[in-house]
Amino acid sequence: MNDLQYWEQTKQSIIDYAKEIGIDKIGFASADPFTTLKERLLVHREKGYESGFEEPDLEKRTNPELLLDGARSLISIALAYPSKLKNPPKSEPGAYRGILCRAAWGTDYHHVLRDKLDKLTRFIMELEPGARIESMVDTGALSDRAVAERAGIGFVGKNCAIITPEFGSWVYLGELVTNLPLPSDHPIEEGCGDCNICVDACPTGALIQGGQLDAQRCVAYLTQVKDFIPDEFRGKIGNRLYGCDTCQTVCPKNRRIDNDHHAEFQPDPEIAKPLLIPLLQMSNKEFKEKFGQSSSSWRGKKPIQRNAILALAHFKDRTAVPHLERLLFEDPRPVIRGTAAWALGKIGGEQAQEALITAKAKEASPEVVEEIEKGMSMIREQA
Ligand code: B12
Repeated sequence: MNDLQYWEQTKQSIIDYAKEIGIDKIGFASADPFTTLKERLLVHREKGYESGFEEPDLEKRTNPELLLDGARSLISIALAYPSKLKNPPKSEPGAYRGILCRAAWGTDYHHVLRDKLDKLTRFIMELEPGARIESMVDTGALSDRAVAERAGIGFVGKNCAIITPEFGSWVYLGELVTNLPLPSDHPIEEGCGDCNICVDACPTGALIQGGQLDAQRCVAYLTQVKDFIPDEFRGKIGNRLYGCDTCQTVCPKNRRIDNDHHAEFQPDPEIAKPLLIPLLQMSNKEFKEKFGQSSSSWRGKKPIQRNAILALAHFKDRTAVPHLERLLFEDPRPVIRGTAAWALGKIGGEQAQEALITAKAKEASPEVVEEIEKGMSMIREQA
């Protein structure tokens, strides 16, 4: 057996094992630097399109050698997740609900993918005791999408997502960097063609031409910031509590796809689509119990509560007024008091107006006062 045959055989054993442990797709690529991506990332930075959640070192993001000495190959994996909620609970007057994006349904994908990558690593180490391997999912330096694209997992759509022929874009990605010279797969020769549906459907116009995103405008990003959401976007959040799926739900490549074969990713409908009002008074302990297993919990409970307030404003839910009033008077967090003031203004009515007047007289935080004034002016406009 020559070298190439040997590594082909090793690769096949890895593929077989990956299937055995429930990895939906696996692809192999060279660990050469991502030179085109580096140029794109620079432009991205210059234009202010970054979210701030990415690894800041562009060299590390685009050169696997800096993450593992002697890196030769990348092994990309994809796990498919569901896109449909079975028996979704109804959102109705007096019992309105928010929604978590699908990537936050079920068990936090970081744990599930890390576990699969650990198993894969142990398997490879048994085959090749001299191997060196680094594993990453989401929080690693590399662009998981760029690796997946190079390894033939899927193509990059105009919505930026890796779109696979089998599972649509509803896949989580992760990878291994190794010093083993495994034979590469080829990128998928497919694209979005003339289709522009996601770009047109984006609620905030965050998708700029094909494949590029201004993360500062992306609703998925905005739902995760800890501070006030800028005014121009507040009405666009709708009832989204964490993340946004619009550019994926409208994608024709995702039509009729529901990947419900991983039990870990099956959502609890009461978590995926929770009632809004109970979220407002949730203690830290309750938050941990309810959302601790979901990838939506990494920013803590404040952004989710703030978004729940915006969702109540979106529904103009009058039954929420006493709850918002209580937050405005009693909550120690300025973002929550201020957003509650804004929401009261949006919902309107006499009780909301009185609450704003009373709060203004005693509010010490200038930014909350500003929100109270915005609320009062919305009520004046409604009169
Ligand atoms: C920061 C980040 C975010 C930010 C910024 C997203 C973004 N598009 O840049 C925010 C918070 C907005 C976000 C949102 C989401 N994210 Co996110 N995110 C990341 C993270 C940590 C880094 C991404 C990054 O570096 N972005 C900068 C851009 C430039 O890099 P990139 O997207 O990787 O680049 C690819 C394409 O955009 C394209 N590209 C870039 N520039 C250009 C220019 C041209 C001209 C062209 C043609 C292409 C192109 O090329 C790259 C691939 O070769 C990755 C994990 C990781 N380590 O990679 C997850 C990741 C990308 N996110 C993921 C998910 C699931 C989401 C959401 C769907 C979650 C949700 N439902 O809310 C949304 C989708 C938003 C969107 N349309 O991209 C998955 C994507 C899986 C997939 N099938 O593609 C990842 C890979 C996490 C994971 N391990 O599974 N995310």
